[in-house]
Amino acid sequence: YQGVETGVGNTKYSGKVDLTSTQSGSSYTLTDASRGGHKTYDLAHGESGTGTLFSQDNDTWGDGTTASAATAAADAAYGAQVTWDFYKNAFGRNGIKNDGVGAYSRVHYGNAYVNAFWDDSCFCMTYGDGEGNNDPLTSLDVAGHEMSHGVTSNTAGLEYSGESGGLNEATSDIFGTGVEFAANNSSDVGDYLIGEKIDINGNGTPLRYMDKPSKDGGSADYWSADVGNKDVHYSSGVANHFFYLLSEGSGKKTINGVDYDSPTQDGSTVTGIGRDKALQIWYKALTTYFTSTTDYSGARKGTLSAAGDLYGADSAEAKAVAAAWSAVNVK
Ligand code: ASN
Ligand code: ZN
Ligand code: CA
Repeated sequence: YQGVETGVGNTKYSGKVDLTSTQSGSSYTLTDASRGGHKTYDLAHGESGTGTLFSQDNDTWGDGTTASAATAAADAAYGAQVTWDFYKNAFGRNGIKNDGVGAYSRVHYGNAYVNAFWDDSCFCMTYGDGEGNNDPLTSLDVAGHEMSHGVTSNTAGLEYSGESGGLNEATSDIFGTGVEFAANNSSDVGDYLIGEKIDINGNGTPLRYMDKPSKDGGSADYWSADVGNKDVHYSSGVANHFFYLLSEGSGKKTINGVDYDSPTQDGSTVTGIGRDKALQIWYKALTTYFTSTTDYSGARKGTLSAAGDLYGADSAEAKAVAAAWSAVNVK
């Protein structure tokens, strides 16, 4: 017997979830034939190759703790599933290259490695186990972030330095956040924070904040002439802030129990158009107007064109795009 199965994932970050697996005789593997054949591999602390495909004689993956090697695999496989479904449902995109072909994920990279990354050359995502091998970087927003690097590479191709690098990073934060809100899972209710579950700072604070990026101590809230000299994970702040303002508007707001307070540089009030429309505008701009060298000024133009295409050049949505960029000093 060989077939597509629905197994159980006992994840660390997303609770108990359905995981698509493949049964072959009496053995199951973490192979998702319903999403381009995405596979999840165990590097078992190695740093090269693909390690071993997760395989076992039952269809329950992980125990919700890092004691089981399959727990991080369950999170990573779930992240790949939900991200695939997000791109399909929100944009009609069929995988990273829109060709129906899945990527693969590798977990347990290195020893106490505190990062996760996308690599174009392997067409794969890789996750470290975090501090003390106890906080794998496999939360849903991080998985969505990494897989979205593959989408950016295969669309606009934003160069990973200067202002285009900040836009590349922000694109991953924006769609990673879209994935988290789309999950429809009581453990992932959705927020405008990045990495709030992986305890990367050791004190429970998130890695990044979209309502006011400078809360992380390094990210830019507003465009300035030298923003392109910052690390791409800091220059991304301008676009993350734009996306928050466009979605939710300026000022104080509580969403799913999280308090936000988003400022504007000029004291203007921005009224949000909702996250779903903001995501559509960003995706259309990324896939139609952005190029490898798009900078912040080009991003303003590209998103205005995208909003014009989707909602009309004189629409409230296009006006909100202009207002949100102006509020972050992209004029
Ligand atoms: N986790 C980081 C990222 O996706 C890795 C990196 O700096 N490239 O941006
Ligand atoms: Zn990134
Ligand atoms: Ca988040």
